[in-house]
Amino acid sequence: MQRIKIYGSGISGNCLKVKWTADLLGISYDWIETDILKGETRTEAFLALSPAGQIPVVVLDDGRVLEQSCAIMLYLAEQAGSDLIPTDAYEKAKMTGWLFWEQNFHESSIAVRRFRKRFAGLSDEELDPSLLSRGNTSLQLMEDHLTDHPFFGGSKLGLPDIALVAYTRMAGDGGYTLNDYPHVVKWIASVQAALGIPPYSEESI
Ligand SMILES: N[C@@H](CCC(=O)N[C@@H](CS)C(=O)NCC(=O)O)C(=O)O
Repeated sequence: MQRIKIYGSGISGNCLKVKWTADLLGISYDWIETDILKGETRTEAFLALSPAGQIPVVVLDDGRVLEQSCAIMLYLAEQAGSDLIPTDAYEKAKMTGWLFWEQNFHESSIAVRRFRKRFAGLSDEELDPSLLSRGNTSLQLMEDHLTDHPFFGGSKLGLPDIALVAYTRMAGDGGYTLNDYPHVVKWIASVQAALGIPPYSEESI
């Protein structure tokens, strides 16, 4: 695959997922840091590139544009001919099921609460209480899975692990207590080691 452009932000788990996948696959890219807090996804130029006004956005070497973090991860892995995409249809459906769950349930609670608490500065009283309960339900479901599975992608690191670790490791920012989920904590360390990334800390962004 030729060099691609990734419009992303270092504070965004959705963007980091794409970066880590590209790094793992050895895909070369230019990273264009895009500040959502300064409205850089809402400029006329950005909206002309991607009308949804959100990052990550990938521009392929021929100018075609891709949006949605998990779709981009799937595309990169498929183009690279990586074994991150299972050949067996059932295994592939299980993998995509985790990616859909991440977006539909996990990201929509944990990432949203983190953003509103840490970046929008809302107090706990101002936050929708369902965000905390749905985030904890997500973490408990992950804890239960990890009790007898090393990863979400099967016996080794897969795309669901990359997708899920992005906001799980940042959950403390959103007021979730990761230490209540010991298998999750251990899994985060394994995924970070496999990706060659340092542990998350508030100071790192
Ligand atoms: N489902 C999308 C979500 C993208 C998204 O929510 N992006 C956020 C950053 S994490 C954004 O661009 N927010 C700025 C805005 O909506 O104005 C994905 O996975 O790519």
